Amino acid sequence: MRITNLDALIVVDVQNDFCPGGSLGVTGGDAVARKMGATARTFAERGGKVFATQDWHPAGHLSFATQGGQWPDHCVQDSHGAAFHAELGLPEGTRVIRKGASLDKDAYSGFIDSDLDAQLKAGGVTRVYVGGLATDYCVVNTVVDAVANGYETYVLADAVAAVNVEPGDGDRALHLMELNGAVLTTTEEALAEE
Ligand code: VGL
Ligand code: ZN
Repeated sequence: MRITNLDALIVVDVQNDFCPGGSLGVTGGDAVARKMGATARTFAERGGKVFATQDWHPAGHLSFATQGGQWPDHCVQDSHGAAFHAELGLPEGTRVIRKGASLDKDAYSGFIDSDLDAQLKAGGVTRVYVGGLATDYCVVNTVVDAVANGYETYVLADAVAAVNVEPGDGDRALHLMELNGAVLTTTEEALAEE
């Protein structure tokens, strides 16, 4: 597709804690980091807008097992685990969207309690491309909200990886995104200039 400044790439939560070695490490997370980084750099070179979401929890967040939540401590504000993967290499001008910063509220979607939609609308963005971590939590919720907010939404299916608490969760999430009206594509297809 021809990328213009009306296109946005949303790099979802490519943070150390969601990659191998992290507290909630997802299989294949390192490869996703390299692929999304390369995609983001090409996207920016072509004039597209790049956004990166960052799970950003205070210590004692309600989603942590110590508080009765589902997850080990992860992406604690200012920790190494919350930092973007060292090989991501986001281009200059990337806009970072932090989420999940309230102690008593979770936010899987980058659109929750953030100005992501306002920034996209202000920039006249009509198409969004989404990849990153994890398919079955933050990617699916961000994609469903993108469609609901009126964007033509493409999922970079070769640049996502799932937690898979239950086997097949990642595949079910991809199917759910399609059912909601998102289009599954690949990084190669999205960047092919034809
Ligand atoms: C995520 C679990 C907990 C994600 C965030 O980014 O997919 N998953 N917090
Ligand atoms: Zn989280």
